[in-house]
Amino acid sequence: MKNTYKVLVVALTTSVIAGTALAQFARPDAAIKYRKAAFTVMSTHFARIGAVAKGEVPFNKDEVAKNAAIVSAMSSLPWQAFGPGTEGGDALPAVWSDESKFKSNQEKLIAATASLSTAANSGDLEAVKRATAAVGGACKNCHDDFKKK
Ligand code: ASC
Repeated sequence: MKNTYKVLVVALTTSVIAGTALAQFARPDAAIKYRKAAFTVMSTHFARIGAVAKGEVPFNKDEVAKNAAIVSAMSSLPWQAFGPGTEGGDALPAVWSDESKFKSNQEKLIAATASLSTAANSGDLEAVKRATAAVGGACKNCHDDFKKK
């Protein structure tokens, strides 16, 4: 009984520590895969808006609004997958050593993508172009300091 209790305490403590470190992810590679997938979906839909902003694709308000809604929804997802113990992938060590700057970059991206969605819903192409440039700037700012080249 005594040993059973000890085993239970060790198992519970271990799972609490692992749970804190990796949030909902079972393993570090699952977290890395998740964040890359979120960035891939985000950049795919952002590129479709970028093509419109550059005049390569005709402006269709509904299409841009749909893509912007996806970009905005995706923008809040990757960050939960940068927990302790998930170093690697394309991430530079600064993600974990300069957490406050990384966090402020996340917030800027989330705000910029919300503005892009607002611009897209307004149907004003010039506003979409400005908001697209702002989102691109937020992507680049963060890549400069936190993503491997
Ligand atoms: C994109 C994309 C990025 C950003 C970045 C902006 O379309 O996939 O990562 O824009 O290139 O500088």
